[in-house]
Amino acid sequence: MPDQFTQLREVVIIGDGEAAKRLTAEMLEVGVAPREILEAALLPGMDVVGARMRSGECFIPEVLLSARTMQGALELLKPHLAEGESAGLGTVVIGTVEGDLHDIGKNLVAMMLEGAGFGVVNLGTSVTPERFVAAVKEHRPVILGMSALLTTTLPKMRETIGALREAGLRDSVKVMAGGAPVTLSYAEELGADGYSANAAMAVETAKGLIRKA
Ligand code: B1M
Repeated sequence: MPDQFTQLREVVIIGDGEAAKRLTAEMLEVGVAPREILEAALLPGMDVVGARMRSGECFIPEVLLSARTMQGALELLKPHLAEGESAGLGTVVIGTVEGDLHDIGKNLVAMMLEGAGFGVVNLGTSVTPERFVAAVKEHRPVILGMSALLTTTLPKMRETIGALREAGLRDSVKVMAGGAPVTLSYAEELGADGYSANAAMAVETAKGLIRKA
């Protein structure tokens, strides 16, 4: 019988949310440190999922299941983690740009970032440039992430970066852009600091951006 860490890692990989919650609760009950559960079981599980996603061995539905499984376990861990402890890498403010209601991919990115150790403030969908700016003022994130799925809403990314500049906040935060119609060259052209094509890459991009900061 594999130990509980291995079991929990495996159920994250296969996306069994009920088993992940049960195992996490059992481990907490017998006094395993929340940080250890996170670092020795949940994160390694998501690392495997991220690698499989990149290599094309698993696809969005499986990734969503694993991300939700991770999220469910994280909800149980959160009250036990000291303030800020689970957000060791800093805060990311993320949202889908104004006029755009697509949020599945953005939420997946948010979950993966949270699973990787960032604190995430998820502003939801149809976020105006003004709301992004207000959130940067309030939360002082290390990264502002914008998602867009519609070609018609892409210009809102540029507007948001302009609004950050006008508010004198552009140099205080790294900007990351993503979403199906966004390309690396588009992201560079609009003045973003980082781009990623999918949620697994988003974690690597975000970690790279904070190393550069
Ligand atoms: Co709509 N939709 N949709 N839609 N929809 C698309 C995007 C579309 C390509 C379908 C099509 O025509 N083939 C098309 C856009 C065409 C275009 O602009 N070129 C389209 C359209 C036209 C529309 C409407 C206008 C339809 C209408 O009403 N006539 C309308 C617009 C509503 C609005 O936003 N104002 C609309 C509505 C909807 C639903 C509400 C029904 C639903 C959204 C539900 C929801 O999100 N809660 C929906 C859906 C589901 C889709 C498709 C089918 C799937 C999108 C999705 O969730 N993909 C989509 C077609 C498609 O993409 N195949 C389509 C799965 C998701 C995991 O991937 O979002 O790409 P994705 O996220 C990836 C990466 O892009 C990246 O990582 C994610 C995970 O790997 N990523 C980031 C995303 N954000 C990131 C941020 C980052 C980094 C990476 O850093 C910050």
